Amino acid sequence: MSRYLITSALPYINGVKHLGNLVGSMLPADAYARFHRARGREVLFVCATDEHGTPAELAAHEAGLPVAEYCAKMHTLQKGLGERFGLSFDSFGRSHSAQNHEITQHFYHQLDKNGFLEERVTRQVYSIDDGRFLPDRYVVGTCKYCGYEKARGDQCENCTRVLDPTDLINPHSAISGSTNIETRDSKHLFLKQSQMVGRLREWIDSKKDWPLLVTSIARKWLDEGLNDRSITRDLSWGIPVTYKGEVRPGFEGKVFYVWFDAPIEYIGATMEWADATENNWKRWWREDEGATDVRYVQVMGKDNVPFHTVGFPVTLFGSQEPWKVVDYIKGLNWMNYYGGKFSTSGNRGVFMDQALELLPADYWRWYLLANAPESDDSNFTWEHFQATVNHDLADVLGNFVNRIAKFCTTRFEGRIPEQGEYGALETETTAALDQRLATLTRYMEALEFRKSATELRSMWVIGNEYLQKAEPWMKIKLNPVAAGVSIRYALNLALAFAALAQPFIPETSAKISYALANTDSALTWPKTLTDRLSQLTPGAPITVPEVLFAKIKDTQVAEWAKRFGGVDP
Ligand code: B3M
Ligand code: ZN
Repeated sequence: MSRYLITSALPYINGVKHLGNLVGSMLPADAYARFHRARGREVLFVCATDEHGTPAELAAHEAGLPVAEYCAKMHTLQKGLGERFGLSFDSFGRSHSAQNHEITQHFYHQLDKNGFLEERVTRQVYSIDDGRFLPDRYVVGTCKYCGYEKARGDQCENCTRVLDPTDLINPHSAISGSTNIETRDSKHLFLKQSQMVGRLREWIDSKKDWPLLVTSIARKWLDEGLNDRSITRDLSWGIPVTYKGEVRPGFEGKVFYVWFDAPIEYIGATMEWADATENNWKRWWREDEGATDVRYVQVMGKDNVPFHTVGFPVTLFGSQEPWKVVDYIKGLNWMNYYGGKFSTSGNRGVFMDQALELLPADYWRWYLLANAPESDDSNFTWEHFQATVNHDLADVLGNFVNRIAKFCTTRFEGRIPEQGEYGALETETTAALDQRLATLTRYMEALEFRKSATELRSMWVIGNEYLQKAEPWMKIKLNPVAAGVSIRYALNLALAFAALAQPFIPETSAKISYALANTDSALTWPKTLTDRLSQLTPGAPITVPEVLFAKIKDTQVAEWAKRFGGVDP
C-alpha cells in the first residue's frame, strides 16, 4: 500500500480539549501520519470538529452566543491549538460544513432508496416552558429504583441503571428546571441495523490483525443483538432531513442525530480539503475512483469504537455504493489524571491551551505518546511527567546533541571534522542501532507508540554510551583525528535521531536538523543507520542549537500540582 488515509476521532465542539482527548486520538494519529510521510508515503490525514447535538446547543447557550456563531468560534480555537501542538492535519474540517450537509443527505437518500430506513412514531418529552423537545439526558428527576434525586432520563448515575424518562419521579427539564413537561408523539427515522448483523459479523471476523480491545467491543454489540436505531432528533441545530432541498414530509424542524453525521464528516472533511486545494476527494474514498490502493486507518478512544465498527459501516454498506471502509482501527484506553478521569464538565486535569502556557508542545507530545494508554489505562501525574521529561528529553537526547555540537564548535571551529575513518567502535554501535531501528519501524507500523518510544529512547542511550567509550573530550589532546572521527559520527547520529524522533517531537527535530544540516529535508525515515553515517558533509559548518529541553524543577511541579489539583480523588 502506498497511500494512507488516516482519520482521528473528531473532537467535540464544546470547549478546549484536555490532554486525555489529545492522547486518545489526535496525537497518536498525528505521529502515525508523520511516520508515513517521513517514509515517503502519500498520506491524507483528516480530522474536524464534531459540531452538532444538544451539548453544542447548551454550551452555546451558556456562552451567550447563537449556536452557529459559537461553533465557528470554537472551531477556530481548536484548529489553532491543534496547529500549536504540531498536529499535521491535511484537513481540519467542520461537521457543520456545506460539504458534510451534502454528503450526509446523500447517504440518507441512498439508505432510504435501499430500504434501510423506516419511519416510526416515538414518545418524546416536550418542555412547554422551553418550547422544545428534550433529549432523554436532559430530563432529570428522582430515580424510581434507588431514590437518587439527580438521575438523568437515560441513566441513573447512582445505581447505573439504564432509564427511560418515564422512570423518573418528579421529572423536570435540565435546561430550565421547569416541571411543565409532557410526552408527545414524534416521528423519527430508524436505521435497520438489525438486518446487517450477519454482514457486520463477517466483516469483523475477517479482521484478524485488529486489536482485541476493538474486536471485543464490536462483538459485544453484535452479540447483545443490534437494535434498529433512530438517526433523527427533534432539534433545530444539525443537518436537516432533506434531499435536494426538499424536506422529508413530517420532518420539518428535525435534524440527523449527531452520531449519524459525525463519522460521515471524515468524508466531508476530505471534500472540504479537496475544494480548497483543487484535489480529488474520491480518489481517497471511492473504490471505483482508485481508492482500492488506499490503506485506511482510524484512531479513537474505546468509547467511540461501537460507532466505528457498527454505526458507520452500516451507513457505508447500506448505501450499496463502493465506499472505502476502514482497514485498521487503533483503539485507545483512557489516560487518567491522578487515578480519576480527566473531565471537561468537571474542569479536571490539564487542557490543551493551559499545557502550552506551561511548556512547548514537544514536552507534552513526548510524555503523552511514551505513556499512551494502549494496553491499559495510563495515569498522568506531575511527578511522572517531570521524571520522564528530565530523563528522556533533557538528560538523554538533549544532552547528547548539545554536548557534541558545543564540542564541535569549540574544538573544530564549528565544522564537521574531516579527517580519519570510522573504526570498530563505530561499526559495533551502528549494528546495535540498526537492530533497534528495525524494531522501532515495526512498532511504528503497528501504531504501538509506547513501545516505539521505548526503542527510540534506547537508541539515544546507545548514542550516549558511544560517547563514553569514544571519549572525544579526552582524546582531543593526544589524538585529535580520533576525536574528530567520533564527533563526526555522533553528529550524524544526532541527525538520524532527529529524523526518528520527528513523529514524536517535530519542532525539536527541525531545530536539530537546521543546526546540523541547515535544512529540515534530512528528516526522512532511515532504512538503516548505516545509510546515515555520512549524511553531514565534512567541513560544512554547524551551529549549536539553543538548549533543547530545560529540566522541570521541583518548584514548578509544586506550583502546577497546586494550580491543577494534583492529588488523588
Ligand atoms: N465527538 C468523541 C467525543 O466527543 C466524538 C467522536 C466522533 S468521531 C466521528 O467523545
Ligand atoms: Zn438509581
